[in-house]
Amino acid sequence: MLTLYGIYRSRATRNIWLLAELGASYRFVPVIQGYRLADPAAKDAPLNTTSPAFLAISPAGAVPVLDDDGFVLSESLAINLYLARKFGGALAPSDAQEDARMQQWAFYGVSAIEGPALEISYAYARGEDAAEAGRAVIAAAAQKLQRPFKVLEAYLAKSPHMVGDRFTVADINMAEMVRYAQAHMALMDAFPALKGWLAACQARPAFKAMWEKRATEPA
Ligand SMILES: N[C@@H](CCC(=O)N[C@@H](CS)C(=O)NCC(=O)O)C(=O)O
Repeated sequence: MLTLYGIYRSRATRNIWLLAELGASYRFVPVIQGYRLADPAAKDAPLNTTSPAFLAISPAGAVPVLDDDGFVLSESLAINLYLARKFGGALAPSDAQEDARMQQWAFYGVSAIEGPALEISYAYARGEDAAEAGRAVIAAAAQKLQRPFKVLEAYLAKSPHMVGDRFTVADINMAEMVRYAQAHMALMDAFPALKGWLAACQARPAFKAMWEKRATEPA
């Protein structure tokens, strides 16, 4: 039995999206980030990342976490690579080289893209683009993304997918990291192949279903 701990407004979205693509059945246990609660230690607080019951499952105190019949795994990208391999099929690596390439893109995304892209996401979500200081934060983050986005742009101008000739878990992992920068429209417009690939990923029914559900969760 698969259990996913997390919340839609977290990196769990990439796992929820993949699980839907795989047609996998699983139990979803809502766990909210402790910092989003006024008093995460309150007796009536919902299960959160600082709850002793959750820390017993994952000492790192962060979502998402997967439990596959007692095999507990954290790190959203590792969870997705594991799930893809476990279920197999077109979303999974077909050989060791594809496997390595999927890991390469995941490590590149998390080391070069996710951090600055998240800075952009948070700044827009908080309305900070309305003030000069916020715009400076956004511009600095966009500057950090120039180099990795050029890499992706050159790659995606030649290939419609991150790995192989089909949509795979590598597309989901990268799309969910690039998404955090999406609110910066001028940045995305500067990278048309990347923007087109992201739009194609997000046109998939499994992404749309996840996104609609996410919108029902309080911000
Ligand atoms: N690298 C980790 C990051 C996990 C992470 O930071 N999760 C956030 C939500 S997206 C969280 O649970 N934060 C709670 C906290 O930091 O207290 C992953 O990809 O799973």
